[in-house]
Amino acid sequence: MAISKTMSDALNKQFNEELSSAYLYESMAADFYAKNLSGFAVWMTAQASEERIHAQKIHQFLDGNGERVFYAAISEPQAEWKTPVDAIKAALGHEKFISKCIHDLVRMARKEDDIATESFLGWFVTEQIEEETTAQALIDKLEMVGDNRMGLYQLDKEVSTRVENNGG
Ligand code: OFO
Repeated sequence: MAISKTMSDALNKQFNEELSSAYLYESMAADFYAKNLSGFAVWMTAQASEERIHAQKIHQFLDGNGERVFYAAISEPQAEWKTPVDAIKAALGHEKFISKCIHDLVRMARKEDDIATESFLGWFVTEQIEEETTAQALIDKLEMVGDNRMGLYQLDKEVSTRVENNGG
């Protein structure tokens, strides 16, 4: 069964949201690099790479269903965050927004009785839970460290080991 024009347009929009997420996280990485927090920068760069993989998954799904993918303009992301915890809180807020977008897409697929798209979106539902949990855990650690420079130095080292999940 082909996907509807409404569903295709909505998935296209989500494709662009994923690319826009990558852009935001690259901007956070640039801010971390500028502040000599290279571990956090590596963590954010891995996050950005995952977003591009998410976009690619949607691209492949649309293409596999005979639908054309369109690239939209991406607005300029924020360039600076006051503290590392502010940046990660902003990332968590953004992930919550993305979770809502994914849930809206699932509702649309259900309404259209589009079982294939609903099943495809299941991966994203699970991924969002993981992404929100990971961001929250990092916020908790940053709050624990507080103003302790040595603690921040150690945490920066710890998060530098993150590699992107290729979405398999
Ligand atoms: Fe950060 O999430 Fe994509 O989907």
